[in-house]
Amino acid sequence: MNKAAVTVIGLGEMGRALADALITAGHPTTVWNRSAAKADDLVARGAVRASTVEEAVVASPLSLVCLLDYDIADAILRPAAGALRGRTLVNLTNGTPDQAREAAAWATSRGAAYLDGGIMAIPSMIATPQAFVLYSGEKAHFEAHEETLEALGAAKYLGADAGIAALYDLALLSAMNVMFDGFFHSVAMATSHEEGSAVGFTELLVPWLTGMAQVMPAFAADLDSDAEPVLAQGLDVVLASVRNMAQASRDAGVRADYFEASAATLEKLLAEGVTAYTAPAAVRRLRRVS
Ligand code: FVH
Repeated sequence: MNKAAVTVIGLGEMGRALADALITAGHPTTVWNRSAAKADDLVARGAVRASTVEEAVVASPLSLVCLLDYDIADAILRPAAGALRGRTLVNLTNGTPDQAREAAAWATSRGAAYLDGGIMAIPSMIATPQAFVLYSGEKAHFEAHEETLEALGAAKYLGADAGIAALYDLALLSAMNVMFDGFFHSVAMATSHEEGSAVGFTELLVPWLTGMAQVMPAFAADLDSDAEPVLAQGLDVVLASVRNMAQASRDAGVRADYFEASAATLEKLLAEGVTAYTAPAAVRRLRRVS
């Protein structure tokens, strides 16, 4: 069966992986990048190199955009606005929900169908079972290209608001960033001991965090429910261990800022009469900060 033609605009690490996956899946693929030489390998594999963004957009009913940021995407696409009418633009550039909504409004005003996307993968994961990509925008636009988009990784549609894919993308990335900060902190503590090695410690950390991640659905059920939370720990117990984490960090010559701030928050709550540490209360506290 003939596969749909696709254009990829932006051939950084990620854009090249996307174009490569489309070529492998048999899609006629047109590519454009500011530094044209980055298309060489793709052209050798059958891609067509467009000499302008407009030429790239005109070549396919569907264009994927994967650039450093939204300002660059905007600057690159504006001169080609006339070619967008009747075509679909999928913006996979990382950005905020408001940037996604603005881009959607702009593209729609030019007669284009617009989807915003968030890639939950690194380039080497593209087109593997581990990759998934979030999409939002009009459902009919997603369904029209779903089969093609599946070539990049599992395509997950989140809703009509163009901003929701970016919101979930950044929320998922925030969990990853905090996890890696925690990883680095814990390694700094563990390797302060003369017998500690990062590799040996990580062999303990990975199963520990993997096990703890299994608790998240139960926390989530508490968060979605109006009933009394099922999972609750005594706030005093949590505070005692957080204080110990702060002290052990300092003793190990490791910065303790995060745990000192966390202990101060818990102390304030205890002083206000709060006795339980629950997921709904933790999320409510975060929402209070704006
Ligand atoms: N790489 C990753 O692991 C992550 C995974 C999740 C999604 N992100 C987002 O994908 C966007 C692109 O990321 P990337 O990894 O491809 O980034 P680079 O390799 O640095 O490529 C950047 C592309 O943007 C072009 N570009 C930069 N500045 C300009 C400019 N002023 N005018 C025109 N194009 C520009 C650059 O072109 P060139 O330097 O090759 O000429 C590349 O095409 C990003 O939103 C990630 O957050 C990736």
